[in-house]
Amino acid sequence: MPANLTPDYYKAEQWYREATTNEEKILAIEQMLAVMPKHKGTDHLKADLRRKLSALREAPVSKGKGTHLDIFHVQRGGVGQIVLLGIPNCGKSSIVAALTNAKVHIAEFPFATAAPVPGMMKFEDVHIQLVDMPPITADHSAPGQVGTYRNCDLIAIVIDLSADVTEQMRICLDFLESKNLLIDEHTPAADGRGNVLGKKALCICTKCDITKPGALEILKQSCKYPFEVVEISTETGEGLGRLPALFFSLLGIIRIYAKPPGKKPDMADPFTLPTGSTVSDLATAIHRELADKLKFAKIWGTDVYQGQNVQKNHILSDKDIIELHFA
Ligand SMILES: Nc1nc2c(ncn2[C@@H]2O[C@H](COP(=O)(O)OP(=O)(O)O)[C@@H](O)[C@H]2O)c(=O)[nH]1
Ligand SMILES: [Mg+2]
Repeated sequence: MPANLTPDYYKAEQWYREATTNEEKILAIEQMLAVMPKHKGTDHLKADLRRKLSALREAPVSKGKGTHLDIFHVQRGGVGQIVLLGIPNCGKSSIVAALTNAKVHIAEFPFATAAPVPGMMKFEDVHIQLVDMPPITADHSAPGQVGTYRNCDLIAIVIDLSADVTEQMRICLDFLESKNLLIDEHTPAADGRGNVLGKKALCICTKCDITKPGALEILKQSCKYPFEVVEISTETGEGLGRLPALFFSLLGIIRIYAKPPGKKPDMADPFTLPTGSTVSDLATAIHRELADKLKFAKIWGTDVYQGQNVQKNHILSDKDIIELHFA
C-alpha cells in the first residue's frame, strides 16, 4: 500500500536530514510523525521512525568536549541573543556592523557570510548580543543553521525594501514554519517534553533609503503574523536608533538593582529576570538558598511608594531597586 506522504512530511524529512544535533533530529522526527498521514501504508515507516526516536532519546547527551565542533553554536552573551534571518544581500551584515563592534563582511555578492558572527550592542546599562548569519534561499539553508535559531531568544527577520518584499517574507516564513521555529497557534514555546520549539520574531525592513514605492505597506498587508515592523537604513542611519530599545522590550526582561540594607544600590550591574518575575524570583536568582530565608523586601521604583515594604510575591518592574531582608 502506498504511503502517500505529503509536502509537510517531506519538509520535516529534509529538516531531519539537515539536522546536525540529536536534539534537532528528535524535533524533526517528532514533526514527521505528527504530519504523517495515518493509514496502513505508513505503518512500517512509523515503526521505523519510532525506533530511531527512542535510540536518539537514549543517546548520551554530548558534553561539548568531543572533537565535534558545531560552527552554528553561538555562545550566549549579554542579556539576550537576537539572530538575524534573511535572503542573500538583504542587509544583515550591515545591521550587525552598524550596531555592534563585530567584524562582519559586507559585500555586494551573495553568501559573503558563511558562519554566524556575534556582536555586542549596548542598550543603556546592558549588552544585547546580535548574531549575523549566512543567508537562506527558497531551497537552501546550511545544515546546522536551524540550531542557531533554536537557541536564540529572538529572531529578527530582515527584509530588503528595495527588492520583492512578499517573496522574501515567504522564504523566511517557509524556513521558520517548516522547522517549528515560530511561536504561533501550532508551535508553542516548548513541546510536551520541555524541548524548546518556537521563538518570538520581529521584522527589520532595511534599505528604506532606496525603497520600492509602497513596499512597507505591501509587506504589512501580506504578512499574517503581527510582527513588530521597523524601517531602517544603514546607509543614512534612519531608524537605527530605535532598534536597541525595541530589542530590549521584545526580549521580555527586566533589570533589577540590588541594594544591601543601609548601603547604596549597585547600579552598575543589574540582575536581569523574565518580565513578571517576583521578589522571590530575584532572591533565587541571586542564590537559591537565599530564597528560603527571604522575609520581605523594600522597593524603590516607578509603580510604588519609595522604600515601600513588599512581600515575596510582589511582581517587579524594569529598573526597580530592591533591598532584600532575610530571617
Ligand atoms: N542603500 C542601501 N544599501 C544597503 C543598506 N544595507 C545594506 N546595503 C548594501 O546591500 C549590500 C548587501 O549588504 P550586506 O549587509 O552584506 O547583506 P547580507 O548579505 O544580508 O549580509 C551591500 O552592498 C550593502 O552596502 C541600506 O540600508 N541602504
Ligand atoms: Mg552577510
